[in-house]
Amino acid sequence: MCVLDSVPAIMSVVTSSLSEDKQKELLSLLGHVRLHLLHKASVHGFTALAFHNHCDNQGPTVLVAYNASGFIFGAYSSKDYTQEGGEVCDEEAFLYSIHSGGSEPLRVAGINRKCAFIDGVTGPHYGALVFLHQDTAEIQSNPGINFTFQAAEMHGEDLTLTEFEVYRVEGLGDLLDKPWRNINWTPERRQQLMKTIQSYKPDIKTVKQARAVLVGPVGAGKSTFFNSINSVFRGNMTSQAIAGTAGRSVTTQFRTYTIKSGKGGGAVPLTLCDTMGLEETAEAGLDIEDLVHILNGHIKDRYQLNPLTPIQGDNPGFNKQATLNDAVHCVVYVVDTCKVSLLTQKMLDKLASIRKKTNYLGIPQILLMTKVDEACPLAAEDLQNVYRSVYLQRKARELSESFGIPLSCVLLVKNYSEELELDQDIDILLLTAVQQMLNYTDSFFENQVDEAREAIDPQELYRANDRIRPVSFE
Ligand SMILES: Nc1nc2c(ncn2[C@@H]2O[C@H](COP(=O)(O)OP(=O)(O)OP(=O)(O)O)[C@@H](O)[C@H]2O)c(=O)[nH]1
Ligand SMILES: [Mg+2]
Repeated sequence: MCVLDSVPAIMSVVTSSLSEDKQKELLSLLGHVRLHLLHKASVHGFTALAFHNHCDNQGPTVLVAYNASGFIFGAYSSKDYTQEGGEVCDEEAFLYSIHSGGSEPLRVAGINRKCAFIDGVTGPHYGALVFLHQDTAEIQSNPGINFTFQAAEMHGEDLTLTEFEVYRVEGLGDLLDKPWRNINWTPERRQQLMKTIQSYKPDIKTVKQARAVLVGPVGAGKSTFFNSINSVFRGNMTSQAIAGTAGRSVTTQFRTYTIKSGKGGGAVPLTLCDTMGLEETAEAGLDIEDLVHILNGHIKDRYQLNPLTPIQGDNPGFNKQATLNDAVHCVVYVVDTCKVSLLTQKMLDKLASIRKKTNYLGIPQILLMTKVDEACPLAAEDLQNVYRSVYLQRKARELSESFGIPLSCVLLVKNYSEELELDQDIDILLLTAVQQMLNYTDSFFENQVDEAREAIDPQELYRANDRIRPVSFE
């Protein structure tokens, strides 16, 4: 279970120093929440200024200080830091300590009617504990001022910090009484979805199957989504597409995958195209020009994508004879639900520019939110909670807004990531996503000009369409 997000820094991702065990202990004090790392002093600086730059106006936060004596301690407050200078009352605030000795975490509530902290320009000032004292990796400890504790129990009287982190604390909320989307979780529904998908026929005679492309940030679960769909139809776990985690995109080739139903069985009428992950910078990850060529069917299977040089017309990987069979009929954006609030403006801008080009080409789009199991413990416990989780609904709305895509086009899934056996609930969510892709593909076909719809020769058909498609393929 990942209830903790890392933060993108300038050059690399800044990660938490909390071990899994210590995370659990901290969460036992905070309840049903997710933590988002805002500030890490070893990277951003042990100064009040750096702290306020990252942590002001962030809502509930928890400070996590580490010392060389093995103490992890700090303060939780439900109120903002703003540097306004006043005393802040917060009945929910507390100081805490987790010692590596393995004893129960220490939780210290404030003394009645005393303020929780002073909201000044210094480091966080909880009276009894002042962090980043005088812009150094030190704390000042004055037990009894507004919190009472034994110094030895709180920090072992070791006032020098080896690390200091601040996390935004996001409540995960509970379950809605009624799901915001109705899913029928029965074996019959699973069978029905499989049958509908297997018997799908494109609305245009010359087009043999639907073609969808998976687009999204590095590590979002694009390749794993294909593997998962393939597994559902195969009836056992498959891992044809290489998936995993690395700083950069694991997928570097453009791949077009067919899905087989059963071992050696017939192909499901859907080609899923897997692409390199998107990165923020212009010179890294999938290039938008290459993506447009993919959308128009010009890039051949196994073409080695190069973020620095988009494909040229004379490249052997360039398909000059593209037909509507090679073009993409539905774009599927894939986003990791755990990372929704970490999507940077640069990434959102990149996605917006892709969306603009895709809209221009008249290609329908859906958005898959993956890793719902990692994002929400309630969904991990029981996947049928997926459309009842207040947290996941909030994330879906947040993404729909920042992406500018209607909520009706947002689907939640859990890919097969660690399982060895198929699971009916996972299958139903995955198949629902595929069914939606096929519905949207139909909309794409319906939008083709009549001449194109009736053309017999696919090349002729594509030419007819090209009149409404602004990108040339000569
Ligand atoms: N728990 C969980 N893990 C997932 C899920 N989907 C993907 N993963 C894991 O996330 C990691 C990245 O998945 P990939 O499928 O390689 O991601 P990708 O989008 O293809 O990444 P690039 O090719 O690098 O752009 C893998 O370790 C997967 O096992 C999911 O729904 N739940
Ligand atoms: Mg991949």
